Formats: sequence, structure tokens, C-alpha cells
Amino acid sequence: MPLVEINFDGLVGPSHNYAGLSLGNLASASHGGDPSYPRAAALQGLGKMRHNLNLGLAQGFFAPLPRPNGAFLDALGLSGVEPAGEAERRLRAAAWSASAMWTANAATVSPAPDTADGRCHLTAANLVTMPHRSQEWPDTVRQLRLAFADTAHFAVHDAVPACFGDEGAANHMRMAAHHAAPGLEIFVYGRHTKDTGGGAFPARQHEQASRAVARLHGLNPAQALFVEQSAEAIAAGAFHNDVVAVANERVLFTHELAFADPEGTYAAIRAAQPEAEIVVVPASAVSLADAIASYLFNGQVLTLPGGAMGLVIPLEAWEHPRVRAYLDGLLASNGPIRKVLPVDVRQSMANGGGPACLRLRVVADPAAIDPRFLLDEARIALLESVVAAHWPEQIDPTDIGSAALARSVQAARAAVLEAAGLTELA
Ligand code: SUG
Repeated sequence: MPLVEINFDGLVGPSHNYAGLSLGNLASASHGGDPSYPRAAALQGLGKMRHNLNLGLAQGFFAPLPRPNGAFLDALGLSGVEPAGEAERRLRAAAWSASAMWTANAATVSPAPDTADGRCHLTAANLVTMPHRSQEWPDTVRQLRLAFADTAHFAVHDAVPACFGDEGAANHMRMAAHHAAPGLEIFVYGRHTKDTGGGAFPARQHEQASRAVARLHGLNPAQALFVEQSAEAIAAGAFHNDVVAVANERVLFTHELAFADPEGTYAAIRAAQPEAEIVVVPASAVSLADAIASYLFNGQVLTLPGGAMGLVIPLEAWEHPRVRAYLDGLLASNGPIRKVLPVDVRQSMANGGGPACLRLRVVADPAAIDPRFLLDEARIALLESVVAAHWPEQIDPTDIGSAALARSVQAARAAVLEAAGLTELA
């Protein structure tokens, strides 16, 4: 079986809530304290998985991680303790976060054609910049080692040391003539705000983390590019590069203000991948603020059966008047993107997670992957029935910490692991 792109979406966990935990993520900040709807959120996510499966594409999923995270609370001295103030309340909320749903942050993936040993390499992301995300990687790596257990085809690495922040595939793009061809891997890092003259928001991806991942994966140095994210984009709320740029095969779809040195970046890409097509969206058509509010670039650019490319975007982008006008022009332009496919992931969007955040791309032979992580219509329907039966309908901020809610969240996760045959992860 040839190598194909498989998108692994995170199933939205039963504790999905809005705790305003992510500094620099404007949606997370503005929705903090709102009631959340975990059941609707997970069904929206499964709806996107079905949508993409029905396009004729391979689709997988990852299970939610255990929440509330008792080990995290223990380590902080917060088990069984009523939070004394706002700081403790936020730490407790961190232990309840369902943030592992955004699997673009689970790992960085280098497909077999790019690596020295001819295996697909995955490095779990340490996510250290945000406390609620820093607890994810040990459970993520367990799940990756189960899904990609075949060491003839895959190598799964632990996260790089926590002194260097790594956000995984959200700050990594790959360009290639086609998925199965050797590719150019583009690592996008931010500079510390102290080096860029201030800035209210952290740069989560550190250059040395990206370089470590490239070395661990055995990439050809001539096909690995390290590019600085523009400080302006981070300051405007682009906390990950995938909020302002996305690549698929020979196409890069980017906002003109995504990179610190746009022209130098495009030239380096063209030098390494001469067939590259770079679609630059000018700020005069879509401002950075509009891009970040609408998540236009957090779309999935997918190669559809037949070879044309489609752009899966959130409804928020489709409904945004200036973004819609741009998309109408894009479709009329005869460029590489021929279809725009809006999906409803509003519950995730309200925490700053669009269609692209919800998926980890792996180019591999599906036959080499544990089939329990791969989806067809019957398995999506099975997951939907578990979600409908077990996921809480609503979580209010005051519910976080409640023993009854903890029990129902744990029971919901146990039910989905049972149904999917993944009880080793319990
Ligand atoms: O890390 N939001 C996530 C959104 C991740 C989006 N992923 C990509 N762009 N690939 C984050 O900021 C909000 C949680 C809260 O506030 O409750 C949150 O973690």
C-alpha cells in the first residue's frame, strides 16, 4: 500500500471547558468562564472526521487523555485542596483541561521519505509554555507508541528537554511534490519577547527545540528550513504558526505577515522545492486581526482524490465578510485550491482551536498503523453513540473540581476506551 496522508483528529474529551488558560490565544481569553458543551463539541469534531472521510480520505483519531489529572494535582499539592485564590483555581482548572483534543500539538511528524533511516519519526511535543498543556506529553507518547508500534515503520521519540518549548506540528510544515515524495520540512519558531523588544504574548516554539527535532528525525539538512515567525503575528494573537500559514504538498497558503522575513522565506522554499506554489494573502485583503478572528489559515488544505486541493475551513471564516470576499476571489483565480469546505467546530474554535488544530497529519502506509486508531463510518458512528450516552451536556466554570463531575468524566473516557478496544490506555 502506498504512503498516504492520514489525519488523526483528537476526540474532544468529556471535560472540555473554557478556563481562559492560554495567554496569547485571544479566543481562549475571551471565552474564559463561559459554559461549555462537551457533548456538542465532541459531536462537532466527529462530524468533521466524517466530512473528511466522506471526501475519500484516510482518517484516524486519538482518544482523550485522563482528566482530571490526579498526578498533576498531587505534584502541585492541590489534591483534595479547595483553591485559595485565582492562581490555585487556574492550576486546578489546568488539571481538568481537555486541551489534548488539539492534536496538531501532539507531536512533530517526519514521514519516511524525509528521514535518514527510512522510517516515519514522531516526537511528542513538550508544550511547556502553557502549564495546562505541559502535562499532556507523557500520556500522548503512550498513545503514539500504541498507534505507531511497528518499529519497522515508525520511531516515536519522547519530548525534547523542557528548557526548549516545543509545540509540535502546529509550528511545522512540510512541502513535497506529493505526499510520498521526499519533502522540505519547515520549522517555524518565535523569538523570546525580550529579544524582540517586548510583546505581551509568549513565543511558544523555541528554535533549539525545532533543531533538536530535526536532528532526532535524521532530516537531510538541505531539506530542513528554520524560519522565524513574525513578532507582529504573535503580538496579534498568532500563538502558533498554523494560525497564519498552512502547507500541503507543493502549496504554501500564507498570510503576508506570517514570517519575520517573508521574501527570504519564500526564496529559501523555492530553492529547496522548485515546484513550490506560494499563495500569499495580503493584509490589504485580510488583516492579521481578521485572519486570527476567522481562522482562515487554520484550515486543512487537503489533496482530494483526483488531485485537486480543497480547503476545509471553520464556519467562522466562511461567514466573515472580508474573508468570504477573499475566498470568492481565490476560487475564481484558477489557483491550486479549487474547493472551500466549511465545517462547524464552534466549540473548539471558542478555545482557539480550528480544523487544523484538531488534527495531526501522518504520511504512512495505513496497514502499518494499529487499526484501532483508524476510522470508517461504523467506527465514527460507534464513537458518536458513546459520546451521546456519556459526555456531559454542559460544564459551568463552577463545576470544575466537583467530585461528581470528575466521576462522570472518568466514566465517559472509560466507556470510549472500552468501545474502541483501547483499554490499555485506561
Ligand atoms: O494551546 N487552547 C489551545 C488551542 C490550541 C490550538 N492549536 C493549534 N493552533 N494548533 C492552546 O492555546 C485553551 C484552553 C482554555 O483556555 O481552557 C487552549 O488550550
